[in-house]
Amino acid sequence: MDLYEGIRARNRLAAARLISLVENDDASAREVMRRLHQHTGKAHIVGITGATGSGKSTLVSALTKALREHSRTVGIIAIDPTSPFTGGAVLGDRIRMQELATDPGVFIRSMGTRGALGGLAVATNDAVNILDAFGKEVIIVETVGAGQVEVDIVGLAHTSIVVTMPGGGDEIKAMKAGIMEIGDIFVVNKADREGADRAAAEIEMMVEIVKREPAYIPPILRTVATEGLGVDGLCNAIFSHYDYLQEHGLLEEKVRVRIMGELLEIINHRVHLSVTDALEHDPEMLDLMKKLVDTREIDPHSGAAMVIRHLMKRE
Ligand SMILES: Nc1nc2c(ncn2[C@@H]2O[C@H](COP(=O)(O)OP(=O)(O)OP(=O)(O)O)[C@@H](O)[C@H]2O)c(=O)[nH]1
Ligand SMILES: [Mg+2]
Repeated sequence: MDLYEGIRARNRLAAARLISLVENDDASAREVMRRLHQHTGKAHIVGITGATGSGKSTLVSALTKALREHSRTVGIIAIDPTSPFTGGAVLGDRIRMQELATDPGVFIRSMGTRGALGGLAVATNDAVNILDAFGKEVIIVETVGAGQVEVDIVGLAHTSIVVTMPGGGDEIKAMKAGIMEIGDIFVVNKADREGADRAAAEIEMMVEIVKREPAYIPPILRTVATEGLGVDGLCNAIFSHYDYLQEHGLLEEKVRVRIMGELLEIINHRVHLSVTDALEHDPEMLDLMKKLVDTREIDPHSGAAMVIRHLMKRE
C-alpha cells in the first residue's frame, strides 16, 4: 500500500502503519512524512497533561464524545509512560476507549515511551502530523506531567489543558516548573469528590501570579469525567481558546514554536545517533576516547568540542 495515498484517502490502516514506521525510526517513513507536510497545519492540537490518575484518559474519552457531538473529527495520541508490554494502564485505557474506536470519526493511538526507537518526542510529533494530514480536525495528545516523559506538551499543542483533582495540589506544584504558565485551561476533575473548591482556589492563586498575554484569563473548570459533567464546558473553552489565538494573531507564533521544537528534536536525535556511532566506530574518535579515558590527556569539554569539529568536517 502506498502510505501517502492511503493517508490522503483516510485509510486508517495506512495511518496506523505509518505511525509504527515512525516509532521504529524507519527511513522509509521520512519520505512519506516529506510528502505529507504540505497537508498538515490544519488541525487544532490540544495537549492534556496533569497528575497521574487525575482522570486524563477518562476526560479524553468524554471530551471526544462531546467533540463528536460538535461534528469534529478527532485524533487521540495517548503517551503511556509505562512499557507497552507491561503497562496495565494501557489496557484500562484501551477498554475505556474501545467504544470510541468503533467510530470512524475517531482515531486512537497509544505510544509507549520505550517503544519509540526514534525518540518519543520525534515520533509523537510525526504521529500528530500524520493525523493532521489524515484530516482529523482536533488532535488530542495525553501525556503525564511531573516530568515523567520527555515530551513537552507546550511545544506540541496549540491549547494546553492541565488536569488536577481534589487533593492533587501538591502534585501540581511539584510538576515541571512552568506548568502554570503553560496551562491555557485548567480542569479540576473528580469534582464529585470533596475538596474541589479548594483545588480550584489553589489553582486560581497560582494562575494569578503568572503574567498573561493580554485579554486572556485561563478558565478553571470543574468536571466529573466519569459522568460527562462539565465536559461540554471544556469543549467550549477549547474552541474559545482557539478563537482567541486566531483573533490576536497568536496562532502563527504557536505554529512557529511547534515547528522549531520539531526541528530541534529531530536534530538532537540525529546528532545523538551519529555521535554515538562515531564514538564507537570511527578510528579517529576511538583514539580520542583513549585520550579521554586511558591517558586523561583530554578532558570531556575539549573532547566534545573535538567531536563536534570532526563531525562537521565529515558531514
Ligand atoms: N470519582 C471520579 N473518578 C474518576 C473521575 N474521572 C476519572 N475517574 C477515575 O479515576 C481513575 C483514573 O482515571 P484515568 O482516566 O485512568 O486517569 P489518568 O489521569 O489518565 O491516569 P494515568 O494515565 O495513569 O496518569 C479511574 O478509575 C477513573 O474511573 C471523576 O470525575 N470522578
Ligand atoms: Mg491515562
